[in-house]
Amino acid sequence: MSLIDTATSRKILDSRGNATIEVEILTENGYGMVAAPSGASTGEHEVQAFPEGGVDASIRIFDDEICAQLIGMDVTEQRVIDTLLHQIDGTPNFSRIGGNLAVATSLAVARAGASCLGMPLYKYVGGALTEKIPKPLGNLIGGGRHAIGGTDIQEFLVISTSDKASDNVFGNAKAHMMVGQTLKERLPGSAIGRGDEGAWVAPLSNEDALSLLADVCDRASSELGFKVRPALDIAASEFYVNGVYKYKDKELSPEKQVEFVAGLVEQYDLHILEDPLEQNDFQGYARLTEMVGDKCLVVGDDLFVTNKERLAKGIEMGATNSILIKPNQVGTLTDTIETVELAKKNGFETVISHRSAETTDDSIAHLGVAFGSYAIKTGAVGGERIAKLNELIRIEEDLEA
Ligand code: 2PG
Ligand code: MG
Repeated sequence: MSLIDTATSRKILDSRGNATIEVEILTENGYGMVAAPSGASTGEHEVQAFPEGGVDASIRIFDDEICAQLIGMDVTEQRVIDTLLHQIDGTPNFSRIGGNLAVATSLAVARAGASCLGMPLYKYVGGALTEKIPKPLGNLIGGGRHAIGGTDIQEFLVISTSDKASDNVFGNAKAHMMVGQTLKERLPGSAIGRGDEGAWVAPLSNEDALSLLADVCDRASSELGFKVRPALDIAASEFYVNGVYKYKDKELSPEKQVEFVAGLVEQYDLHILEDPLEQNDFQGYARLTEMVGDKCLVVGDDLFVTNKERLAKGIEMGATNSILIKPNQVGTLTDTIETVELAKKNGFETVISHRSAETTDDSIAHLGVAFGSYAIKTGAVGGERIAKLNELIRIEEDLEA
């Protein structure tokens, strides 16, 4: 037992230049600090990141209503504290206090709890037998909401599949470099930039980006000696308008979108396929998973928003075979763990994920290990992304010691 002495919240910068919230928890012998990330292509069923009035309103609520209640509580009583956050909020979607305030508080409490017991967060949450390190899934070419002028498809990613985490981290970074080099050669004189998550942004069609990605995966795999495989986050809800998928060069009906995406999995041997359809089409998902679920992980992000009721519906309908896990989509560690447990019990893989706007917080690296996630989606390069990737390397070292 270790009692909370001090609880502080503050407004800090995120990687997009917006304000976000950081919470710090101090106990008699422990300490935890966590900052919340923010999405741009947020799912319609996520909790609300901030109340009206933004970060400042969340901080006022923290000072006036949360801080005094936390002080004196046992920091290792995670479920009690997470329940209290829900009670203080009093809404179904954290719209009064803000999901980002909830997640920063909940995870800072977990970090302080781990620190009291002298253990890393991954072991505190995952237990003594934790051993698996998720494979990093890095965004190399991007568009959608994360980049002006990029592809319709939001993320063209790679996943390095060595058994060693450090090899995988460097594998993805190498593939990122190869994409940059190839773009310079193929598009001389064009402006080539990087989007919110550090992925390359260039004037490419979806098909051109995919074939470039596949080519880089082949070259990187043979140079590295392990497979680097392609993946997509289509973020299809972002361009689903009036019942059709509106690409720059075509419009597809929901049925045609299923066929189109199944064709991409086949043609490019995609290993992971995230959000291929709009966020409420559970039936379309079930059809697609029936077609390609034995070849790749079909991952629901906006579809499930880490919410256990939505996941339960997806399981019942056979909508996907995997789920993306973003703690700030549900607001507390307890809620996140309940969803992860439901996924695992039903044979679903989990992929822990960053948001497009991040800080240098590395909690998701620990949570991905604690949950035994198959992959961790957290970019390939960039300060706020390497904060997590380098932490994976440290965790691997700790596990091998
Ligand atoms: C996603 C994420 C992270 P955002 O769609 O998976 O890549 O984007 O944080 O903007 O929702
Ligand atoms: Mg997504």
